[in-house]
Amino acid sequence: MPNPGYRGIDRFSYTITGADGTPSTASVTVYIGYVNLRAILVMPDYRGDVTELPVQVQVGNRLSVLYPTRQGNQTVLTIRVPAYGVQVVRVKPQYHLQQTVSFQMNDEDLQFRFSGPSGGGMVSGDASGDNRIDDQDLLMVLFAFGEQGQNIPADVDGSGSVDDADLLIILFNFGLLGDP
Ligand SMILES: [Ca+2]
Repeated sequence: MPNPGYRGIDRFSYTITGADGTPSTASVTVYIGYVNLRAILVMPDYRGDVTELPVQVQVGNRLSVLYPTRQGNQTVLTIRVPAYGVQVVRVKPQYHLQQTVSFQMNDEDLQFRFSGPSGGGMVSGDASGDNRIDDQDLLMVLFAFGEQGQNIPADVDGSGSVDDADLLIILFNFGLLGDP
């Protein structure tokens, strides 16, 4: 086992002997240590308070919900990522399609702008949260049309009311799918 405080890549192999006396050997590689990924979320369609916008973050198999902070005019999430190896990071702010990025980690903090497939911003309009923009989202807006308040699923732009603006976002992005 590595010593406490060790950072880096460790490989070891071990041999076990089965009940019938047959030995098998396995090799294990472990990556030790974490760094910070400073994820800048570009969400031009969102008008609500980003510090209350839940963001699903998946790093490898580990799923968590984080809330962004405002830093200057940027919306930022700080995500802990294992310091070595190729790490797949999935980011899905509520109302937005997921963006998935692979990083080759090299024991250094890094920064990345999540700005959607075209670079113009993460795609909005996913009222239902199923990572696609389709009839279901449209119907949610139509049924809730005119409602006012906080945290209404159909209020995809976070303005505090369900109105034309939400409808237009969904129609504009209709048919799009998020990254798997
Ligand atoms: Ca709205």
